Amino acid sequence: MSNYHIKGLEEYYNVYRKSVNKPEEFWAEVADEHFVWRKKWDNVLSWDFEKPEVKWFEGAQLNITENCIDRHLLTNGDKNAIIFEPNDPKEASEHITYHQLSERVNAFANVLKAEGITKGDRVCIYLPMIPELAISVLACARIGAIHSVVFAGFSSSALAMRINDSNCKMVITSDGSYRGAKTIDLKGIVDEALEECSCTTSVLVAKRINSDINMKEGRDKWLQPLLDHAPKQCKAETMDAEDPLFILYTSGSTGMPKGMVHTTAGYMVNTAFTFKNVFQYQNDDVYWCTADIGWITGHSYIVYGPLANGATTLMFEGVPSYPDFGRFWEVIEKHKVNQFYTAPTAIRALAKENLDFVEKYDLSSLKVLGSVGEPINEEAWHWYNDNIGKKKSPIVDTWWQTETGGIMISPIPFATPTKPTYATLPLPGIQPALMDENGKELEGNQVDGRLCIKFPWPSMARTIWGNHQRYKETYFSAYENKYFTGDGALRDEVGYYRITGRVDDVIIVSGHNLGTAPIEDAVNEHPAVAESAIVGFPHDVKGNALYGYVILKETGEGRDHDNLRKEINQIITEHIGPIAKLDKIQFTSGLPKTRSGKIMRRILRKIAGKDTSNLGDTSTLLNPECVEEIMKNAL
Ligand code: 7RM
Repeated sequence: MSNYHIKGLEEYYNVYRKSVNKPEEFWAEVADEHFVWRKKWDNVLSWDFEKPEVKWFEGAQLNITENCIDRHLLTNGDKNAIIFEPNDPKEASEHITYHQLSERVNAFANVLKAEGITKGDRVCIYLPMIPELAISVLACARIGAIHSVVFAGFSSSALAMRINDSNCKMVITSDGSYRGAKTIDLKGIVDEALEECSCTTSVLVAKRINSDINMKEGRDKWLQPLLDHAPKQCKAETMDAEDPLFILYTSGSTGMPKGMVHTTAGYMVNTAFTFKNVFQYQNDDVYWCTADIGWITGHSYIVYGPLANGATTLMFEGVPSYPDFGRFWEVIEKHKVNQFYTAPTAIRALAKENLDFVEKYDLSSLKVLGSVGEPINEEAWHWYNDNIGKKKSPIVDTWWQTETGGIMISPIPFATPTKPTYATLPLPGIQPALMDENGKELEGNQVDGRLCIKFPWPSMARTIWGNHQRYKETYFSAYENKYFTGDGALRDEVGYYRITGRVDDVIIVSGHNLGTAPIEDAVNEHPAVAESAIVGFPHDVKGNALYGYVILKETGEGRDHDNLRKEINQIITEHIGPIAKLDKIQFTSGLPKTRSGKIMRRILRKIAGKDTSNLGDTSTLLNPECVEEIMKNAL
């Protein structure tokens, strides 16, 4: 693992240049480094963004679990692969070595086979963040079954939709889950979903909360007794480089979620490479990503990327607020976490709380801090940098998507100087382009572009399950011969990128394009503001005007609202200009969020536009109750 382990800025630029000038040679060198191949590739890359069709490492054969598990057994068998930290701090954590992981994955793979699952079958995994989740993912990959993990916070109808779309033969779930002080009846949700799914003939049930659940005769089986009797060795299926590894659903702007299809070799090579460089993982480090494996961040940076590097990856079952707001920091102290990867929404929530929750704990093990999921506002960046990183752990603001499979734009810690709110530079092999609305590529320093990628990278999704046409229309039709990300971005004078938010969040006010993120940044600078969301609403003169939803901190709650409105607009005027002033400011106790922590601006936009007849599907929201409050108090 010595090649392409980037340690300095100059080295980054050299490697980057090589990756652009000779992309195939570059990726072949990365793929040649330390992976186990059954057979090497005949051709590194073939691509056509018209069709679109992309193939990496064609002709190669491998199994990703041999790279994530078997490869480490000789040298690192007794090293911890997974540390499991349960929801309740009073319950003991669990340490799973590579050797133990191997036995558990192999036994699970044998159970899948005995249940009739074969290569190419789809298996839906609907589990909480317990070791069985990572193990079942790997067991599917072991036998070539395509896993489709559905986040275990989704409703039964959302689950049914996903099971049916990819015709999953099996569902793996648990009797229930813990979430803070609550328990959730997961098996009940599965039962309800399966009333609508005729494709699913078997359900495996892991025991987690020991609840008394209904087992359907002939369909449902307890997992543990099957595992207890299964052999602990299972030959890994030989997979072609482009065989599908998994499907993961991501919500589109309308209707049916998109089942993004990721394939085997390119995904493995890219997630392993980016994990190594972005987190600068060293041999005895403990790495913790707080995402759920139900999201792409968990697939790539809890399971596959870390394990492909022989790392120790921590899985946390709980929430940041239970039993109190110190839980994250307690876990970091307890397991001496070295790399910590979380989302801006979590940072903002914790920054609202008393600093005592942080200062009680020893965070000196930390070396690298990560952020992912949405633009990180300046205030949150500084809070994270000052209080968690103590100004000595670089923050990697990593931009990427479910569709990209791996991190695309990010600082490399200790090499790339960071800049608050900037994801900074493209990783090697990634060729971004900023485009204007007319399809022209913008060069150099730009304040307003649409982010595209103009050359394939190994971990890009290859299609949408069952709907290649939608894949083409969504990603390859807006700009000729380019992958369109749906995000807006700017580029500063040294080439750093800042993601300004979804382009659908761009609001044109009196002919000026305004990204919501920088305005929200400015609003959040106000000392009484905890969080904000800006949307546009129709305006006779300006075309659109701005509507701000603002959550106040405790310290702001008693204050005069009209005064606060003036002060907030004063800050916006200072940061962006009077053009970005908010016409309306509504104070609220919550903002509607998706389960992965993204603000659902679609709903806020409708309320601001007084168009609440059809708010669309709010069932997948984290906090649907706040929608009522916002509607009641709308201005
Ligand atoms: C990894 C993930 C993708 C969308 C993406 C962006 C936004 C993600 C950042 C970010 C600004 C970041 N996959 N996004 N990371 N925006 N800075 N560092 O989140 O498919 O769930 O979402 O998330 O809009 O297009 S995702």
